[in-house]
Amino acid sequence: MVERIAIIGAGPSGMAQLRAFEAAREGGAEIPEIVCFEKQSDWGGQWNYSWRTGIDQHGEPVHSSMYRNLWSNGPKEALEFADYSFDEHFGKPISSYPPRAVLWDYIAGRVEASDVRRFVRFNTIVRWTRETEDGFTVASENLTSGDTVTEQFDRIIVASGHFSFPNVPDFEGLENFTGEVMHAHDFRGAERLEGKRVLMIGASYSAEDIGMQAHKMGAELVTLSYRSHAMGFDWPDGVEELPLAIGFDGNRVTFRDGSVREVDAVVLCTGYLHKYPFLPDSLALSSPNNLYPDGLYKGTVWQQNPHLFYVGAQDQWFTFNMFDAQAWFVRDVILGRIELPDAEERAADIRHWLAEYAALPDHDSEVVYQANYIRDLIERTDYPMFDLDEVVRIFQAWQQDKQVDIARYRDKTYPSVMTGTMAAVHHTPWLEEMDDSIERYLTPVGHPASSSEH
Ligand code: FAD
Ligand code: NA7
Repeated sequence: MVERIAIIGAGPSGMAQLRAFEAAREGGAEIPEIVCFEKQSDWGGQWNYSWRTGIDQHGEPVHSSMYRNLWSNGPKEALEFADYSFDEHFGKPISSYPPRAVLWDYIAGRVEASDVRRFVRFNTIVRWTRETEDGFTVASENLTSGDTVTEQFDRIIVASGHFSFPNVPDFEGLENFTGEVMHAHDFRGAERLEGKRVLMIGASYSAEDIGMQAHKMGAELVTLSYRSHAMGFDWPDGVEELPLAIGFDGNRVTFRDGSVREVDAVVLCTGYLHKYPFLPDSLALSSPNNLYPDGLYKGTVWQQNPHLFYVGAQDQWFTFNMFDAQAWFVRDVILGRIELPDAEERAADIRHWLAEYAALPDHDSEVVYQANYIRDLIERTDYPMFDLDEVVRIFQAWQQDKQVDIARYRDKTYPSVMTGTMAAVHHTPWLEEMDDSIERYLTPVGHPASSSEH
């Protein structure tokens, strides 16, 4: 009997899983029956931008946290697929930090080429899952027709992402704040912050990038507020970093060091929750956002029931190529090419990775740790090995570039680890580029499409 596999989510992780199975099929393997559930009308997950916030047209929580103006926050050379290069997709060198639409085009390009769309049930949400003696029962709803289906699967791969359900802490007096308050999940564009005094709470990617977007779009003052550690970049004039905001009153904010600011808007850049409302607690991952969520052998196999897998559940230095490494590994476990050790051996392996993670001293070592994790996976499959040490060097150079100039690091270029091609210098520096469209990005300067006014 052919096994039935459910993939939940067709974001970059689910797409990697589809690609992994397709690659095996192209290589002559018999693959299981696959159903990929995707609640949105298209694939791409976070990269599938929506103007909507809060609740979508079907009454479901809006998935994507991406904003219109997002440009890659790390060099594309660090996330390139080993089996589908940027050169192959675009046919010419592009810059190292492309805007959202360009990366969406790239990830979609690989799977469009292999016709795996046929496996995806779009506009279909997984509602609940139950463990049975020989697998799982999965209930899903077609959000367009309202039809619900309950069916049986042998294995489940959870690829539903973990940057969708915002972590929304309370702050004293916020109920009295007279300006606008939102979480980064609902932020869609910084244009409306022009001339405003804006407070970002948080000290990670979202605070840094939304803060710099606000600065780029002409915010009068951007104040970043950290709980544990300042990001400590050499912020441009008009951007400052203070300890945690501890009290709000009207439009006045008091900070832990006694500073006071009047602000017009607050963006809570306080991260996201792992949340899997379609899984019972016996199957749902519960973890802070970290590089090795506990309970997953090789970061993918659910220790308590190894017929359940997660792809993309870790915090991410590496992204697309890490999802590939995981997807190829999961595929090979399912195809029987990789034999899982017994529960005790798996637990020991999890403990080993957790102990190494706990001992990491800094960001640089986190990158090396994730590179080693990816290497460990790729060595067990036929996914093309790539120069992970070189990617680590690129990440280190990226960190250094950010230290030098947080407003201009996106103008730097790196060579591809996959093809050796040097990235092109984008025709317009990021700080001056007000058009984030793929058309503008790919059109040489001087051509009509690149001279639109904003
Ligand atoms: P997601 O992209 O979140 O996709 C999950 C999919 O699952 C979605 O399509 C969703 O609709 C679907 N789904 C969820 N629940 C269900 C359900 N019950 N039933 C059916 N379908 C369901 N990474 C980078 O490499 N570079 C960046 O510059 C970058 N910027 C980012 C900016 C923001 C604001 C955020 C939030 C993330 C960013 N990331 C970036 C990281 C991002 O998480 C990954 O690039 C990638 O999108 C993760 O892929 P995923 O498939 O694991 O999850
Ligand atoms: P992260 O990277 O998980 O960071 C969350 C930040 O929020 C981090 O600085 C936390 O501070 C801070 N935080 C969390 N809770 C609080 C409270 N209660 N008070 C103050 N600060 C708090 O999330 P991001 O959104 O930045 O990034 C997630 C993804 O989106 C990433 O992949 C990006 O590419 C885009 P801490 O350091 O723990 O004190």
